Amino acid sequence: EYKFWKTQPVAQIGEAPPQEDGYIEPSLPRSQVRQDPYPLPKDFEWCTVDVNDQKELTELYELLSANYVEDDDASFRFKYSAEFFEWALKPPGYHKEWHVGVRVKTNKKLVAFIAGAPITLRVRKSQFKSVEINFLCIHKKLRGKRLAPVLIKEVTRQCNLKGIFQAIYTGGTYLPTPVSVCRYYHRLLNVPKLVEVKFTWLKPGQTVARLVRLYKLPSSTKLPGLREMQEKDIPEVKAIWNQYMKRFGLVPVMTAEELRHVFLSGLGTGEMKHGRREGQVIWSYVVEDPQTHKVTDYFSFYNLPSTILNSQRHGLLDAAYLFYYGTSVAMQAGAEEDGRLKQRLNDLMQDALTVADQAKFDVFNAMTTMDNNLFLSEQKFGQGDGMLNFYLYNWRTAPLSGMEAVGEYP
Ligand code: YNC
Ligand code: MG
Repeated sequence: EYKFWKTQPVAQIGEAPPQEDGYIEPSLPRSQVRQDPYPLPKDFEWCTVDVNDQKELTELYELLSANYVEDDDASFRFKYSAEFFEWALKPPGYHKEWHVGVRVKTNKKLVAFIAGAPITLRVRKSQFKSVEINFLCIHKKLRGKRLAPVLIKEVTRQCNLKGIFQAIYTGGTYLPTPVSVCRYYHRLLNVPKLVEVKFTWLKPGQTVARLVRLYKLPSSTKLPGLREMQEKDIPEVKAIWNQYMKRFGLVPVMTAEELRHVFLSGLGTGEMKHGRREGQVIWSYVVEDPQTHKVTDYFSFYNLPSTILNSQRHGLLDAAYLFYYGTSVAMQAGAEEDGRLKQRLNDLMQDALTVADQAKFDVFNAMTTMDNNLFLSEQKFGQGDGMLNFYLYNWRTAPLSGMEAVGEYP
């Protein structure tokens, strides 16, 4: 059981919650970090995948398109785009050494990958520099050969070489031991297509026409002053972010520069096609009060399609994922108790759904993180079967409830 994970500085199964938060193993000076790469089986070699090189970005995109995460019954597989990698792998201060690949020695084919991106975390009262690990992928033909632990140890070594000894990662797989567990929820938008590709099923007596009516959204947003986020909004967005995130126990801490990257890079080329800009990864909106011109709220969602593996007519499930949001209403005295916060979040989310619907997304996904439980049922999200586990590497803290976690790490 967990031959690899039981050797790692993570909370082990059945371990009692710690009395105090803190690291499991102390950080090492650079000179004491292992200097040479971990050995690979003889036919393979390490590489760094250069995401600034279009050819290597395409190799990465092809590896993940064919071999990355699928749902339980292999009906859908995440299909990240080249633009998505640009956005997710190159935040301010990224390290190219953290984009770790494995190639076949003879023909140089890329067959495995794991990535790290710098992130500052606050876990309850502690704040520390850390790395977000994502995109662990091994070619289907090389599964079950204990390659994953080698990739994980190598990316850990690369992080240690840069002075980073803590990590956050998420996944559907259960490992020792989640700090938080969240469930996926789905809000249907393009009902006929979702029924056709068996993303959802009609209940007895239900018809597509009736379901379409049930999920119908207005043709325009309702909050006065709602508009796309711009550069000039970043300081106000940051002020709301700083306040709003205090509500949660596991959150990224971001500089203005990092927020600018998250919300305002990956906006696409500007050419409109089928209701959206080509290559657009992120949709970021603010509410600017029409009287005071102050920014009062923001929300964002990102585009992550999945390949549909079992339909003749449709190749792609076009999904939007709720990302970060915040509202200054949360700072008003009594707003939580008297329902004003709940009302505001519902208004914001209805507009987020309307924007996604106008941009022709098929489905809008969200998790049971942040304040999402205040609007999921009102906004007609249905419970999915997917779970997302949140993990911390080399950091002890008692388990957090889903709502204390700020998730949606793409
Ligand atoms: C997983 N998802 O338990 P034990 S999420 C971590 N994350 O070890 P082998 C995983 N570990 O049980 P395979 C894992 N899945 O003996 C499996 N493991 O202790 C563990 N799928 O290795 C597993 N991407 O090579 C076991 O397994 C050991 O050939 C077995 O490869 C696994 O990105 C995998 O779901 C997932 O491509 C690569 O199935 C493969 O099966 C695959 O024999 C489809 O490995 C894609 C997929 C995972 C997406 C993600 C987050 C990854 C986090 C990794 C941990 C990071 C720790 C922090 C490091 C930095 C620290 C600093 C500083
Ligand atoms: Mg393997």
